Amino acid sequence: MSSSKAPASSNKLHLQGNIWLAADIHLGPHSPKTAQAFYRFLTQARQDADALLLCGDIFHAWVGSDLALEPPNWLAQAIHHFRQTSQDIPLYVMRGNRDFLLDQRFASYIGAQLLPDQVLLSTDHHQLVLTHGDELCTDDVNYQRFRRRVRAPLIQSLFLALPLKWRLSVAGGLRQRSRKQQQYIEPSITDVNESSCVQLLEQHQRTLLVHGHTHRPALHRLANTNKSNLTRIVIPDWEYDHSQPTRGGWLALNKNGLIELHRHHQPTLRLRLKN
Ligand SMILES: [Mn+2]
Repeated sequence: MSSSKAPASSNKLHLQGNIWLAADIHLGPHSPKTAQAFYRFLTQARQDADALLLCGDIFHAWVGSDLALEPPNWLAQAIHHFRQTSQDIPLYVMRGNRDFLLDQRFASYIGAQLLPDQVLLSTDHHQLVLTHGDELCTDDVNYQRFRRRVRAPLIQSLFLALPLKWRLSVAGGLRQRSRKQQQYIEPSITDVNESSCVQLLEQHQRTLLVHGHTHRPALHRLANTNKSNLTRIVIPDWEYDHSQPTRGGWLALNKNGLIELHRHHQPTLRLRLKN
């Protein structure tokens, strides 16, 4: 249990049917209402989606898969609901900036497949780049430095070799610091950098980018130099415990070609892209 296993080496994923994507649920001991709302969503996904992708920051913090051996109550519930989901539809999980230590061991435990940090997803109608989104916040130089450090395999192995109790208290300390400083773990302040998004799309020769992380759900057209139409879709975050109005939602890439961005308490945004 001392090293995080790498996700699947291929970053290409092809899925058919109605594909649902959610992100930034931030499950943890302090968000029981968010968890309940999200578990209702999972029930709906099991009925209406052909596959579900959870695109990072599924957990508010993740200190290692050994937490699942004797899970606290909130995690036991989450495991139960994820397992039920993966019995009915394929479930994919991606790491975010809060749960970047998620590994295939835990993913397998809940019947899911761990995705790499950037996925080239093709569906019946869409070809897109999917990523959590924090690496696109390139204007936040301090965060990118922090990100490089905590993603270094050696640092991760050292951290995971610490006793679970220590790791939990480190995570608690980071959370307190972030509340004070409003940075690193509370990155919703910084939005993605548009040129970084364009660059990523051009690198993969795709015209549609989907990410979460910024808590700014929207459909955007991106300006680029070579006249192609680039689109960026931001998946909503979930917050039912500490925010009024509450937030939540998901992105549906439907098999009929229609893209729907569902936002709780706000109108659904719809978009049809030309192939
Ligand atoms: Mn995030």
